[in-house]
Amino acid sequence: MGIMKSLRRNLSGFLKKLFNKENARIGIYGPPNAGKTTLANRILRDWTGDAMGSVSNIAHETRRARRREGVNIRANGNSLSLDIVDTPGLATKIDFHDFMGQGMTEAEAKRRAKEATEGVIEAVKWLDNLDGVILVMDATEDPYTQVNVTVIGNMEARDLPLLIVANKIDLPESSPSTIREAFPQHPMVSISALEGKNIDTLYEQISKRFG
Ligand SMILES: Nc1nc2c(ncn2[C@@H]2O[C@H](COP(=O)(O)OP(=O)(O)OP(=O)(O)O)[C@@H](O)[C@H]2O)c(=O)[nH]1
Ligand SMILES: [Mg+2]
Repeated sequence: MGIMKSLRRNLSGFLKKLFNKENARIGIYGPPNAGKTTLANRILRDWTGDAMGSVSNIAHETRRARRREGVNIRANGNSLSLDIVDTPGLATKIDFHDFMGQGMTEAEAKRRAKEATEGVIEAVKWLDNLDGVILVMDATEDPYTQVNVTVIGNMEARDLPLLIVANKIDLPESSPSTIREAFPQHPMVSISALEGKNIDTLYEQISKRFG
């Protein structure tokens, strides 16, 4: 390639970046029931007025990744445009008997288990298309799980920015400090996605980490 052509291409890429900055694509990951969709709904409600998806106390409510583009967040005096992806809960074992124990028929339970398994695969595939990850953990549960350790290891290997969210701090048995101690190498914010507690600190951290 000639020098002029190469210069022109570099310059046009630079200008595109400067004036037409693409949104940062941020995936919300974590185990089932951690509160990923509750958080996605809160972020969308705060900044767009919409919602992302349905929430349930039965695991694997989200079974397809959902993306909302162009969510403008303002924090620390900056404005940041994000594409937010709510992903299906990651699990190492999905057993339809668990859903039957929660009142589903065998057919419903088997369908949910199959879709949940496909959802896990879809969530993992999405990792290739992201600029950063919010990893949501339920602060009432043991954080040192295969799922959490695998997501964190994957992010570190890809050198992608990661923000850990210790969710459900409205519950008296929650222990965000256990999460911080388990993964001290990454920034963490404690919130209640349900009640909105500490959510402004989360937006500040999102702006800092992904801006
Ligand atoms: N107490 C409390 N409950 C919460 C909080 N966030 C979510 N929940 C509840 O936790 C359950 C699961 O919430 P979801 O948002 O559906 O969780 P999810 O991580 O999207 O789950 P999957 O889609 O199944 O992977 C629901 O009953 C929520 O109401 C929170 O901050 N505090
Ligand atoms: Mg969900």
